[in-house]
Amino acid sequence: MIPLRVDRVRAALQAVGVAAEIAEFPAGTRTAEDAARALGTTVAQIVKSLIFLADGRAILVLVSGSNRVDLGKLAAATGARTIVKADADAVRSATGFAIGGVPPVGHRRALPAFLDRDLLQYDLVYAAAGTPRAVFSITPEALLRASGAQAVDLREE
Ligand code: 5CA
Repeated sequence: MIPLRVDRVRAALQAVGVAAEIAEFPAGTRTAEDAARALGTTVAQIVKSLIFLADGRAILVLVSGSNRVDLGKLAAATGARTIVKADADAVRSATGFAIGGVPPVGHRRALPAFLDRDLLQYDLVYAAAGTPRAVFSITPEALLRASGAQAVDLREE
């Protein structure tokens, strides 16, 4: 059975004209490594959908599975003075999804979004579809449009 959380993601993609194929993997896609293994792709092509609190406000950060976010670069991109990673409760309350399945779209409310420019080099990337078992493929350009993200350099060197 496809859970409601996946339906939320599909509906959000459809609303911006993206017909995504959502795939379910019983073995699990909870982490970028799990997802890469399940899909037979590289960790770099897995999108991590991370929530940070920028001066206390939730923002969405989409980053390649092989990169870490440079908090200084994120502060510069957002103009925030303090950036902290959201804890599990804050992630759920900002997005309506639990860690391990947080998608880049379909959140409870629209979040300011930033996409790591490194993702733009791939033809296709893969993101969580609302559960720790579901992912979808999307072009980086469609992901930018669907999430309303700004593409910036966020990679920790
Ligand atoms: N489904 C996979 C691949 S798409 C996925 O959701 N990956 S993820 O990277 O976007 O989500 C896992 C991320 O959640 C980890 O990279 C980590 O940054 C974050 N995370 C894991 N546990 C916690 C925690 N207890 N508190 C805050 N963040 C956490």
